[in-house]
Amino acid sequence: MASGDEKLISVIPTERQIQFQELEFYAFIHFTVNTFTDKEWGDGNESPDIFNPEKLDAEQWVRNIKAAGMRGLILTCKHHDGFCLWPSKYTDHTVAKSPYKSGNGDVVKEVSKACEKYGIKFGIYLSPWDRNCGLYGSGKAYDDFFINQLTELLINYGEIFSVWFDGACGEGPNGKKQYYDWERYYQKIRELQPNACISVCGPDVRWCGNEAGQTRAAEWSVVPERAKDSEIIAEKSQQEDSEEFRLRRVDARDADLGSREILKGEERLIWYPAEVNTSIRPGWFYHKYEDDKVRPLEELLHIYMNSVGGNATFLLNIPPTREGLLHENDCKRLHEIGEALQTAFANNLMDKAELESNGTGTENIRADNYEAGMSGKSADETFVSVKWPEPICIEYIVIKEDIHFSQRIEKFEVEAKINGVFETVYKGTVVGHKRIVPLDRIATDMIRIRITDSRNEPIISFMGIYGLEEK
Ligand code: FUL
Repeated sequence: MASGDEKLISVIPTERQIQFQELEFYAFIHFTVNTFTDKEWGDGNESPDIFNPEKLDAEQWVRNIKAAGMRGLILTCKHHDGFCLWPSKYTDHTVAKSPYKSGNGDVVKEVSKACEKYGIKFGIYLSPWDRNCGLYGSGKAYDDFFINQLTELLINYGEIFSVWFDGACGEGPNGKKQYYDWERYYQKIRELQPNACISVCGPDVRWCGNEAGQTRAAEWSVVPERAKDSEIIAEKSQQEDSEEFRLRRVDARDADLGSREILKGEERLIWYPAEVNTSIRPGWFYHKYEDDKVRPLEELLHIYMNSVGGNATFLLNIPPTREGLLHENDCKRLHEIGEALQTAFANNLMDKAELESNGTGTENIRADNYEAGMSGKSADETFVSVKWPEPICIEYIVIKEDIHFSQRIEKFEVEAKINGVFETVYKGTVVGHKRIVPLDRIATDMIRIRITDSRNEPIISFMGIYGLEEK
């Protein structure tokens, strides 16, 4: 092993990042005055009078996202228009001035309570860009205001798993631009919610680079430290609100953020795992004219398999209607996703298989936990073979590395015995937290996973093989 590889595997996640990655799939909820004006970005001049989701039922949201298999929810507590879904003491531009529950409502409370009831983690989106606040662009005075609002959210709504900061940064009502004091915001979050991950414009979770649900074939978690600043420095992530932006493809320059070649010569490396974020509809906010544009099940499953199954997490937005409910078309899709995932991963054929490897602790990979894993023989010649007494039909293989020891696997292959001969049926790169290998119902009675290139001997925490017993 080259000394450079030692450096790469010394980069490991924090406990909060590990817990975050375990959530895998969680919901984004975009809801504000835009829901009532049919806009994607409000300008901050909307009257709170228009906000009245008469049938709001946060439990209906949470029940439906849970049915999809999601484990968390991030709510836009304040979007760029500055309207607060909670009765903030620091501005009048809030639910308290709206007709909703005659000014006695607190949507953040209702949603956080519903999450708690159903065992779903709760996260907050608080837009640093506030188009309503007169202090915006004034420097420290605005930062003080922002910290005060952040503090309200961090202390009054239970445990927060994610604080999601986006990079949109335009002019305020006075025409001035604000240069955010990010470090101060981060410190406050660490102080009040030490387990929360700070995402996108933050040090813990990286934006995947597009809002369309496109994924990279090899999504690395160990990347150059400067990747952390790309959203902040540019504050460019979004200068406009357009369909074109939302569908922007991954920039070719960003296609590889963490291969050995890319990391060579980089002084400072960090653990910075990717999150794929996209909406179930074309827009982030609800528009009635998009009721028939809920994305097809196949497309959403494809994103799931390539994000959750490609060493990233998947944040899927579902926007509530003006009534304050998730629309039935979206709910139908959420249930379909849940059912499809349950079916895909219901039958773990490892239970009936014999395992063999040239590493140690092979049997440990049957259990999906971090208690003990299997160590491979060496960086470039580890194998696991799996054999069944009767032929089976494989749809998916799931492989997880124990990321407490960084990500190590760079190349692997799956071979299946078909008509008595081993054939290579899949070639992959990154595994990391989780790789889902789709196999299109291969019929076989023996497979071999060969790890042909790693940053040191691979440490596999789990392997699952899903499909059907051949009849
Ligand atoms: C962007 C925002 O400008 C969009 O409105 C949306 O909230 C998206 C998730 O982040 O930067």
